Amino acid sequence: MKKAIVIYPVIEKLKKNIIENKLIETCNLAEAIYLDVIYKEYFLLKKPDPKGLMRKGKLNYFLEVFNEFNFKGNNNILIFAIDISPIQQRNLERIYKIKILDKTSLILEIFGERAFSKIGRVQVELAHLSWQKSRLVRSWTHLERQRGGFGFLGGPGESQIELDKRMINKRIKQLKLLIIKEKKTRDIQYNNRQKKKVPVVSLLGYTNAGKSTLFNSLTKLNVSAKNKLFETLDTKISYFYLPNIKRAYLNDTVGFISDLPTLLVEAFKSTLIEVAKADLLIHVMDSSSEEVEEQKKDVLKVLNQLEINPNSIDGPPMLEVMNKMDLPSSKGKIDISNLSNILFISAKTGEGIDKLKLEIDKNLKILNF
Ligand SMILES: Nc1nc2c(ncn2[C@@H]2O[C@H](COP(=O)(O)OP(=O)(O)OP(=O)(O)O)[C@@H](O)[C@H]2O)c(=O)[nH]1
Ligand SMILES: [Mg+2]
Repeated sequence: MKKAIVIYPVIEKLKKNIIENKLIETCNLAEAIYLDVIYKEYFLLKKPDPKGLMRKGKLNYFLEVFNEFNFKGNNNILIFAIDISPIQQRNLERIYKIKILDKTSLILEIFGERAFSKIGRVQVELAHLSWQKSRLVRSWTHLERQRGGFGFLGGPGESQIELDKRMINKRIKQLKLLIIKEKKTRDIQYNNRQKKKVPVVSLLGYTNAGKSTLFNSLTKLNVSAKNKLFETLDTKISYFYLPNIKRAYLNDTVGFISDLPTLLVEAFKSTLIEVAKADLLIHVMDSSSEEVEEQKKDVLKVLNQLEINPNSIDGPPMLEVMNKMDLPSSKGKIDISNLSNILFISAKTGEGIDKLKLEIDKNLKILNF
């Protein structure tokens, strides 16, 4: 098992518990690709250095920490809980002689590992290339000097970058075409479902909230549900049965996370929009999480980025569901008085599922199904 150390240089002004939770979340992301996190630390960084991120004192401090853990070489990965520039990354890799992942590249790694469907892989590759392209542009002068040797304008460095950019652009174009093609197929399937007058319900929510567990509970299928961030990447759709409406479709899809890199939102846009085009959305929340309110806001923020406004005139209706009510850490934390429209369930024990089905039924009925 590869080892990881997670460092979180805190640049924005944040409350201590939010900082601590962001650090833990990054550790969970690392564990999602089977890294063993042996040490984690956060510190306040007022002015990030454009070249080395941290100043000399901090650089040396971490060098000592790494030595203490004998943390170097190929079996170890240093992870930053924020995004860093290509120049900072290169310099830090040089100083510490270790491979570095920042937040976006960590999430890209996870997505690369989890995408199995054709469209999933296409979307991940698109995200990856868009990311690489942005790194090429931003590190222009640096790369130019490195590859061109002497930094002459128009030298081999520049043409190498041009070549890389051209190749990346060409592939990005191909991938976008593939996505459009796939979208057409899915649109046809969607229209067929519409014609049959079978309503579509989509699950969405923060990663690890229990969407897939609820999907399994409602459809009696068995998709993978694990205590891991981003376990689901490919959308699954299946029938489930309701008391009055009888048949409906249910969608399970990729979860959201705070600071989801924009390029990932972009690459997964067609999937996410398709899911959100459902007749009814169900926002699944983890009531046992300390961060449930923050996570809720993050989910709404991503929906907003996708220009989806649930429960508005031009947006789909959305039910809010507090999951994991069976856990002891759950109920006490929630001020039930504010949450009169929220349903409380446990996808694991089945508590509240019948009531949820009735509520789905009722909402679809209002929509004339
Ligand atoms: N105790 C308890 N655990 C639950 C409940 N629902 C889900 N879980 C657990 O929470 C973890 C995450 O569940 P998933 O269903 O994979 O969550 P998800 O929202 O699909 O997560 P991603 O696919 O990663 O976005 C798993 O370990 C589930 O067993 C619940 O009602 N109670
Ligand atoms: Mg899932």
